[in-house]
Amino acid sequence: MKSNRNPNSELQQSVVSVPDLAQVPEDLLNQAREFQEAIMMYSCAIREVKTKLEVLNDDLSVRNQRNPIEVIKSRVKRPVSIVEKLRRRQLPVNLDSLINHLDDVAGIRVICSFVDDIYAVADMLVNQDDIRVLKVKDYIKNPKPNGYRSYHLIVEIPVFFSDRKKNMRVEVQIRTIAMDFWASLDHLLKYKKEMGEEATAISEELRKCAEVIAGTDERMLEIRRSIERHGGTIKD
Ligand code: 0O2
Repeated sequence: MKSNRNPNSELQQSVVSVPDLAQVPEDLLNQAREFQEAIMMYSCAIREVKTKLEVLNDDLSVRNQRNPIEVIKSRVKRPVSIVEKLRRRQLPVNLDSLINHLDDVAGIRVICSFVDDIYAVADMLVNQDDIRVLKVKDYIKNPKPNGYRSYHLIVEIPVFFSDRKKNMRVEVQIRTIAMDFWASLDHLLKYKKEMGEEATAISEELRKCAEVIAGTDERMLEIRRSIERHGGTIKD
């Protein structure tokens, strides 16, 4: 059957109207520009730290015949997560607050195969003379009660822009492949608020898995060390 509806008028209704920039208040535009500039600066800081980690990985892979780092992931925190975190901490939601109170707007996650690589990479990074360490949280030696394991560093690094140098903060999370696998599932659970009572049982199950994973990480390291003692190398 043929419809009498005019497809163009439907299309017009569904299009979101774009605001006329001339009508947007000047201070709102300035705030948007400042926010965009801050995000650009954080993503440049990520590039600086990421390059350092890539250089370390390349150097170590030539020296030791194996890559200590499997993957490097990075992100600038999404505006919605920035707002949520500021609200959760009962801080004003504005740019100053973000710059002064949030350490993880720029975030890098380094995934290593073995636990000793985590400490080796962290040491080599923090010993570079343009890196200042602001905070260290070793959730591997001191896991969270839910089983979360990871090594966290908040570092400050100078970034040279066109007309200024800024010291930028970057959060670096370093963990094994297994710890990262665990954290992804745990993160998923955090956002499934509607699970109710079942969430308690799942959290307990996850906590047990974290123990198994920690044991497996330890055993894998022992196996690698035994192979190395016999002169073997683990190549990709
Ligand atoms: P998202 O969405 O991943 O960015 P602090 O002021 O330093 O004491 P903060 O920032 O909570 O408080 O520090 P912490 O505990 O070092 O956590 C920083 C980040 O580590 C979190 O960022 C998570 O990415 C990760 N993390 C910490 N605890 C857990 C956990 O139990 N499970 C999982 N999956 N990740 C965790 P955000 O902003 O909380 O979250």
